[in-house]
Amino acid sequence: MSSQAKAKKRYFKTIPQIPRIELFAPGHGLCAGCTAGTIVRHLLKAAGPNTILVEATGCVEVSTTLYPYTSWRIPWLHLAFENASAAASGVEAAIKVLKRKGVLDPNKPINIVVLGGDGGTYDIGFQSLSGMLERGHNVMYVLYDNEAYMNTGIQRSGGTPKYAWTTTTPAGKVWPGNLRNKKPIAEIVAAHRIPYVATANPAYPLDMLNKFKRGLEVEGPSFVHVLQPCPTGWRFDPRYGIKIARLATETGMWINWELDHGEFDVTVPVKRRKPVREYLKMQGRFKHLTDEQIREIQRMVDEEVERINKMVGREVIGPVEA
Ligand SMILES: Cc1ncc(C[n+]2csc(CCOP(=O)(O)OP(=O)(O)O)c2C)c(N)n1
Ligand code: SF4
Ligand SMILES: [Mg+2]
Repeated sequence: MSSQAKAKKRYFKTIPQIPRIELFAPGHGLCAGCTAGTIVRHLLKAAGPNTILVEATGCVEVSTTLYPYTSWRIPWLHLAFENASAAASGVEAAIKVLKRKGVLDPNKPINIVVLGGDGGTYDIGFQSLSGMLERGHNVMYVLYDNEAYMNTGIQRSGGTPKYAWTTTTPAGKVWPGNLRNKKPIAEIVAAHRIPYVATANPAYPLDMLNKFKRGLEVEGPSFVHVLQPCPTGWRFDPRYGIKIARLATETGMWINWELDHGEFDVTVPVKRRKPVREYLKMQGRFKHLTDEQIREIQRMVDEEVERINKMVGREVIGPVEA
């Protein structure tokens, strides 16, 4: 294990240790039960007030910045999809210069975070994200993944899972929903050999907070990919957001891992998996699935679990419970 990975700390071990500071103000316009609010609130708890957030457009942006109001109690920049990471690179470079010239205290740590949805990250903003990673900017990118372009009416993105209904991948006699598999974005990011990449889930807030904190602590770019159940686009009752998020991990559909300076680990082991059917059946976007399609998804998850267990070198995700 590298010395940097060894130095890794678990900052938050218990719920009372979660910072009480609230930098994401109430009164935003996210849909009832939207788990994006949970993610952003915890992100700002981990980051604290000395943070500049650069936002690609999407649900979080339009719901939190209805002029003349704002939900952000920190400096916040609106950007287009294409240039959020480019702008964050510029912010980081400017802060470096201001510190060098003595305008800013060189010892004052300032976090720079990009927040983008799946459409803004897998698809439209990918080129500027890749450039930011390759240039090595000290910026944390947080992807909140609701698996479609939700803000503009539930269109498919590169993050939409196979067979999911969206308005551009309808399910009926001709189409079975989305035809393609979800793009492995976190692994594509990891291929840039940046110091820290992780996947997280709001149903495991301590794990998620620790990953935000670690991503901010490392020197250089970091990327945290967070699953974000969306009641409106996934078609479920708003009260079930966190239950569905937890089921994603309990079924193996979503694995919480981290790659810290080349050291790979699964941070939320699952002893016995629940069948994927339990996750799928709670969501209207999968209600058209046939038994054969559910079996196909189960096989895909089984293969992925086997691959992850091999990477870790032990069984961190167990078999499906009988
Ligand atoms: C280049 C460009 N194309 C389209 C739009 C319109 N648009 C605004 S938000 C949005 C959806 C964003 O989807 P995603 O990034 O997944 O975020 P979500 O809305 O799901 O939170 C789109 C297509 C835009 N602002 N810029
Ligand atoms: S459409 Fe989905 S992601 Fe967007 S605000 Fe509503 S619940 Fe949240
Ligand atoms: Mg989205």
